[in-house]
Amino acid sequence: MRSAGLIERYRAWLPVDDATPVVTLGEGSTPLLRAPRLGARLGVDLWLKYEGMNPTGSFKDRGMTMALSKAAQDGAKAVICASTGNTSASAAAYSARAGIRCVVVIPGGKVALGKLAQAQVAGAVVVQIDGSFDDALRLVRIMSEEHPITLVNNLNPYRLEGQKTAAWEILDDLGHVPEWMCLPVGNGGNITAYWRGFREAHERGDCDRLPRMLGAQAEGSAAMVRGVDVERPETIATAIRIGAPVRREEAGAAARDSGGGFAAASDREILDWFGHAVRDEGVFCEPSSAASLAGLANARRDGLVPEGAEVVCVLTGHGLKDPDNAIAESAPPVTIPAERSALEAVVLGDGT
Ligand code: AN7
Repeated sequence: MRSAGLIERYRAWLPVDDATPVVTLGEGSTPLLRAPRLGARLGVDLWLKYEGMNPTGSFKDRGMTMALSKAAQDGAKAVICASTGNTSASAAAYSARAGIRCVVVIPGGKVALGKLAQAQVAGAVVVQIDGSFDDALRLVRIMSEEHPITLVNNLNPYRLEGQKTAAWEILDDLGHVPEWMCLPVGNGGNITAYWRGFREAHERGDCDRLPRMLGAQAEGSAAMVRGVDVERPETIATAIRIGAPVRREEAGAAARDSGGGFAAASDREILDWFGHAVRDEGVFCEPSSAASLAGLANARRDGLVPEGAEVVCVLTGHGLKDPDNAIAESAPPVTIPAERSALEAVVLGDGT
């Protein structure tokens, strides 16, 4: 069913009708992978929801298929968003698919290379500002209020409606509700969407309990952990370099009402877990996604998550999004002359 996309898979429970032109790139139905080695390192029974496998390489596609389908149904001529990168890549692709003009506003110099390439090549108008994501969002909100341009940030209600489907996929694949869900938090949209998804499934009788929700943040932009906005957010995890979470109230309620919480991790910890994920399990995610693993490690250390708990960690974006950090965190290739003996020396282990 993957090629049909998530609107067809979950049509009965989404706000679409027969007249909605479905704008899809085959998003959703991403792998849920058991992660035994990484789990042993964390002391939990670990599963990874590999959202980097969506069409543009991040979970944003789940919300964007809904947002652009509804924008097309409403006759929108243009959409706009602020973005730390993944939203812009997704909006650009789904707008191209819908034949709708797309404008993205990004914090100058703070968007990972792969994401910038995606937005540029898909023909979006890419606007860099000398400011943060929070500044960009303030500007695009004004544009969408004053002009006939549809906002596709997660303030757009259809975004979270699409994103909540990930919770239902986990239920389908696991066969039950995990004890803990752990995911990186920037604006708090995704944790809000998962919590909504699980609650709706519970109301339908599809599950008999709810997971505890753990939100992970980078120390330099840990607005939920601190309980106050961060004036100048700074982290290597640029996707979650957000100081004023738009969904603060709902994200806080998800953590509180579920009996979960929030945890912070330093940039060094985030990069270490980014490395563990791919070296232990072969799962290549972007550093911001690895914040969920680093946050989980710290929540284990602090006793919030008990040993042996069943945890699903959401890896929100693909590793190819951020080649600069990947290369900086790895050994360079071995360089040799184009000769058999030189290669043999490396292969047999005495040449490195
Ligand atoms: C990989 O693209 O906000 O808590 O503008 O790209 O719902 O904000 C990205 C967010 C986690 C945080 N992981 O999700 C954007 C943007 C990745 C992300 C988040 C983002 P929210």
